[in-house]
Amino acid sequence: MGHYKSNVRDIEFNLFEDLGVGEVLASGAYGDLDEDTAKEMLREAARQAEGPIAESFAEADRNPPVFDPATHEVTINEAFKKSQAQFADGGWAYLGLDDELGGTDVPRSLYWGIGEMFLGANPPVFMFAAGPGFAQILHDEGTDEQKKWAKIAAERNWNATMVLTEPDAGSDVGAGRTKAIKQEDGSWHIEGVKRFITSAVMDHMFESTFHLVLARPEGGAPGTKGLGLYFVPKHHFDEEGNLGEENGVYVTGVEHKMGIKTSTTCELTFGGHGKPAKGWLVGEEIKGIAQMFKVIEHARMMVGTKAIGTLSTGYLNALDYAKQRVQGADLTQMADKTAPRVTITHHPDVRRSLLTQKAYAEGLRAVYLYTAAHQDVRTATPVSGADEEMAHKVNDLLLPIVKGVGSERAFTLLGTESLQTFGGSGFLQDYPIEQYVRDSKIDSLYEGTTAIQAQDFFFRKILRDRGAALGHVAGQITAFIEANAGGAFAADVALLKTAAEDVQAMAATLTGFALASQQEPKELYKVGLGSVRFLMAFGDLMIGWRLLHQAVIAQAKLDGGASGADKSFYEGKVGVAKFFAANVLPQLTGTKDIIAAIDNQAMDLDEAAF
Ligand code: ST9
Ligand code: FAD
Repeated sequence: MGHYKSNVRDIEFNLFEDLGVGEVLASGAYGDLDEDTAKEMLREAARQAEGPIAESFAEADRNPPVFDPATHEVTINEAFKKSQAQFADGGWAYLGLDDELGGTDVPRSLYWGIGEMFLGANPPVFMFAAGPGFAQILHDEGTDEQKKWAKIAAERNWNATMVLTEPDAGSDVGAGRTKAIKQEDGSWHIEGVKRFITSAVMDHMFESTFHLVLARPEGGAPGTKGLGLYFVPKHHFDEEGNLGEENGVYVTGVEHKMGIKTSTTCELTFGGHGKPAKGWLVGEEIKGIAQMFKVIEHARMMVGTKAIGTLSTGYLNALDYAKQRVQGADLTQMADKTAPRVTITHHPDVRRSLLTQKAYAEGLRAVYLYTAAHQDVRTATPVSGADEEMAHKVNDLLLPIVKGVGSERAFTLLGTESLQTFGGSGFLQDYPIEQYVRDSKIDSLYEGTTAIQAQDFFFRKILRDRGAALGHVAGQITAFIEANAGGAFAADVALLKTAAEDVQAMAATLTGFALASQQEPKELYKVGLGSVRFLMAFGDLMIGWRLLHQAVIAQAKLDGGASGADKSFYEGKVGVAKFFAANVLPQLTGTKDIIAAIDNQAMDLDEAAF
């Protein structure tokens, strides 16, 4: 058995008992796809993820990519390449793409449920396989000719990269200096050095690669709005896709990293080696940042789901260990030195830790799948009554929660709780947790750091949206609270109500600072000082709501006589929701008070005093 432990039961519970995806499928909204087939896809994905995909996880970590500066080539671990080939053979990279690109139409919630398992088992495999997905974006955004290129790229499973970052342009993408120089034949020459580019290598896993590159046309406007998006293939190719000579884009360095080592992070140099890097403007206008955000939105969802999938397998590994590790006596017999020794699951603090892990792993899964349900109006309307426009806005609102909260909570809990459950053994490479911790740290960094997610959430997704999506989600939470105020969960729902009011108050306070900044610009600092706390608090509210929503469903199943493994599963759902409501939600009142009391002391402090 490999390191990866999936939780298909919980993914199926989310899709078919909570979000009602089975009924949507039964209505014929996805052609012939029915619930049984969807479940078989999930189970096959779990078999693949736990087996051949997970198999190279540790070996690839211990044998990272090797860069040859003379040839600009990179060698990838052979075991990893077998996992990659297995993923490709399964055709998973085409799930959810247009028919024209060889894709299969599935609900986004099913897509991400499957994605979670591959991302938890071996994240670089999923990332290397994103080429056909990138081709979909080229197809959506490109000219008629570029749509043909996209079809070729998808059909031939070319690898792809997203190329934004430069040494002086990380969070601030608009500071990019890479140039695009127009040629008489309508193509462009790209000149510059890009940094930290994921998957820019092939080592026989792929026939070719294409890069989607942000560059500034000569004389273009400053900032992100002046950037164009360029298609830069590694090889030139003809109309049938036959490869010609190599283009002038080179891997000029590979980073040595803390984790996800096989997800090769490259310096890419465009031009400068005696050959131009030829590119083609995607579409017909300079609107690169908006086009690149089509990729970024998927990538942010991917990063959050990766983090949450890693937390889930971290928890399940810790649970397994805790059930077997015998250490110490039951707390009630601590004075009796001859008392029988028990497994550590008997110790209250281990139970606190395991329930905290379970709450965040399952709660965040519920949040990312709720978000995914809003990526497709066919599932969004039955879930929350959202029409096409509102479904889009709700997805926009929740992406920074999935990405920002998912990554922060996963990394923290993997280190402070999952690894801790193993005692000293958790520190060893004999168990996967230390690698989970290292591999998941990246999730709060790339695709926009947590600070960037928090600003995106408040300024763009709430203020600029005038609270429309927030109001829609808040309306759903209120309706749940009203419907369950008097039932079996009355006390837990009361805690949720207070949490919702606390978060509402935080939003009002931050909005007040933002409005006051029109008179006094420094008031805006207060938003910056409070925005990550607010993001995390909203994440806790979403988790508390979704867990209680699931607990109500589980209680009905228990009342209906669920037995055996189902009974334990539903009892776990009820137990974890109550634990989260009692142990986490009350903390939001403290956060509300902290946000209300924010002043500019941190900003007024002289830098020398730090
Ligand atoms: C990276 C990659 O880190 C790591 C992993 C790679 C893995 C590869 C595998 C990927 C798998 C995914 C595959 C895709 C498959 C597809 C399948 C298809 C079915 N939402 O606020 P302004 C736009 S890569 C949407 O003024 P600034 C918008 O157009 C590096 N759009 O920003 C806006 O104009 P308007 C990642 C947004 O101050 C315009 O930007 N790097 C959003 O100029 C300007 O907005 C980062 O993520 C949004 N949320 O620039 C950089 N926000 O307002 C992080 C902005 O008119 N930094 N736009 O609509 C930021 O995000 C900054 O806030 C900034 C600021 C750059 C946007
Ligand atoms: P900086 O932007 O310098 O940030 C440093 C610190 O300052 C952070 O804590 C940040 O939150 C904070 N900060 C910066 N600006 C602000 C602000 N305005 N407000 C508040 N706080 C702020 N890029 C690509 O284009 N393609 C890829 O495929 C890709 N893959 C990557 C893979 C790896 C392994 C890594 C490490 C990076 C990758 N990146 C990629 C780049 C990644 O997206 C950036 O590292 C990230 O956006 C942060 O930029 P930076 O590292 O320059 O940090």
